[in-house]
Amino acid sequence: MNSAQEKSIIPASQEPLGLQWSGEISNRATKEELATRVAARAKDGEVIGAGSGSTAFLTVQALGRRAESDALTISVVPTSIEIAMACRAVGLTTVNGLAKRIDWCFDGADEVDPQGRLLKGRGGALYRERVVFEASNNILVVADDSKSVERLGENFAVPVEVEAQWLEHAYNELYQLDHVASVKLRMAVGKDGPVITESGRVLLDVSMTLIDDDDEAQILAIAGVCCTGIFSGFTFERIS
Ligand code: A5P
Repeated sequence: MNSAQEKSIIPASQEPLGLQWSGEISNRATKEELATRVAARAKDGEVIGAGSGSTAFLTVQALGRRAESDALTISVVPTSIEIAMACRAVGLTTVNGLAKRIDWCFDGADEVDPQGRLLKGRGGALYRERVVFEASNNILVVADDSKSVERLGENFAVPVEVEAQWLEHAYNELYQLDHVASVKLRMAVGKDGPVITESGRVLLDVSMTLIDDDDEAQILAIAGVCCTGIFSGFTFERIS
């Protein structure tokens, strides 16, 4: 018995840590259905990468139920603190991905364009999401039809993760690029100042009139920029 149980200080009505989401989940019923389909693919002994965002959060819960009902031993590589917490809450073992390649990963997306390019990073986890994509043998993008766009950047700004000491430089340089309409520092809610990512960096949300093949490279060439939410060149299966 741990000390919390001995003292009975946690109310029984309290939702367990890791199973709280920060707001309403849009299209929840559809995302639940997609999550169940993804979880059905898990096999015993696999190492699975878990993206971030509400779709990934629901998929982790479905995976936890699947692992329990079918007695699967699965290791999960999480891409954010909240997804690691969700894994622990449902009894999934978390590991880092350094030892070997990841069998497959799942993740949501903010936008998917007709060329198969993704826009990601609304939740701020773009860096680890990209690392997990690169380290995975197969990628499942769980994106309901509401995520399809004709023009990447139509509904969301492009998140750009930047070393804080290079912030002003990156901000100025981004404004020099042809397709950049505006650049905003992403501010925290529940903390003064900017959002700080899991890697200790800050985010600039860059609204763009157009995203062509050169834009990603041009943004990445700016000193202090670590990664962008434009995910192009990945081969993936879309679950929708
Ligand atoms: C997290 O940083 C994002 O890349 C998410 O994967 C993306 O925002 C999708 O989120 P939802 O699943 O909540 O729509």
